[in-house]
Amino acid sequence: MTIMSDAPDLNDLLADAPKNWGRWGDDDEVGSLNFLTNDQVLRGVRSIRGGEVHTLQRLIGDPKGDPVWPSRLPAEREMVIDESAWDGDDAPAFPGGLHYADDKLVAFLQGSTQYDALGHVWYGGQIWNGYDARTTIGGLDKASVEPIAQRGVVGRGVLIDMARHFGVEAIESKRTFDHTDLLAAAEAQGVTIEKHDILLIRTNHLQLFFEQGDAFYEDFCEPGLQYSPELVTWFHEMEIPNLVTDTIANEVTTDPDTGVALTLHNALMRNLGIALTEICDLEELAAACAADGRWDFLYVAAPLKIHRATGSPVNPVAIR
Ligand code: UVW
Repeated sequence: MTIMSDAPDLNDLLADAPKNWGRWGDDDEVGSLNFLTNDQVLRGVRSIRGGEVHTLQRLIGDPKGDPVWPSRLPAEREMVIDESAWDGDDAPAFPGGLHYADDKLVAFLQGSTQYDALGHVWYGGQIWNGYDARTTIGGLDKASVEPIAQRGVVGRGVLIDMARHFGVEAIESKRTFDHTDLLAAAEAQGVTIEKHDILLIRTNHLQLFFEQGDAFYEDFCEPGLQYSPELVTWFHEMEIPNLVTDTIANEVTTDPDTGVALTLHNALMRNLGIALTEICDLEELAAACAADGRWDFLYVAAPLKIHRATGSPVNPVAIR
C-alpha cells in the first residue's frame, strides 16, 4: 500500500531524535519500563494515602459501543454454552447434573484498553532496540507484549487533566498540546511530575464517541500530544517509563504541521522504549483527584501474557 502524501519520511524527521537502543542490553524487550526499579515501586507505594482503588479499563462489549482505531472492530463476545443447552434431548450430561456457561471473545488485541508491545510500530525496517522489522512476521519474535506482561508495570502515577486545564468537558478533535502544557497543568493542579513517573493524561475525548456515534470517525483525528524535538527530549530526560491516555492512540493522530501519522509512537515507543497504554477510562480517577487535590497514586498494571502478541487488553489499577 502506498499512501500519497507530502509528509516527511520518519527516517528524516527523527534522524537526530534520541534513542535508548542498547541502553539495557542488546536483548532488551521492555525498554523504559527498566526505569521502574524496586525503589520506584516503593516511591509509588508512598503515594498511597487512603487506600482507595480505581480501575482504569473501559468496558469490553459496552452496550453504548467500544471506541477503536478506525481499521479495527470492537470485540465480539459469543456464548458457547448456557442453560439453553439443556433444553433439548441431546443435552450434555455430566455426573451430578452439572450445568455451566462458557463464552469466547473474538477481539483485536489493540481493540480495548491496552498495552502496545514495543514492537507494535516502526519505520525504516527496525523496531525497538534495533531489531529487524521482519521479526514481526507471523507474530512478534522480539519486543512482543509478553515480556511486558511478564514483568508488570508498577510505579508512581501522576494524572494530568488536560481537559480540566483547557476548561472543557472533552477535548475536541485535532487539538494539540505539548510538555509545556503538561507542566502548566501540573502546576495548576499543585502536583509535580517527577523523574520516572508513569504519566497519565486525561482528555475525555472519547465522550464524543459516545455522543456522536458514527460521526466520531469522520475526518478522524484525535487530540493529544504533538511531536517536537523538545517534547521528545523532555520525555527522554524525565525517563518516563509509560505514557497512559484515555484516547485511542495516545497522541494527535496526524501531526497538523508535518502531516505525519503517529509520530510519537515512533519517537517515544520505537526509539525511547516508552510503553504506551491507550483507551483508558480516567473519569472516576480524575473526579477523585479533583475532589481532594491529590493527583499522584500507585499505578499497577499487567497486560495479559500472550505469546508473540502486538498488544494486550489490560485493566490498570490506581491506588490512592
Ligand atoms: C496504531 O498504532 C495504529 O494504533 P494504537 O497504537 O493506537 O493501537
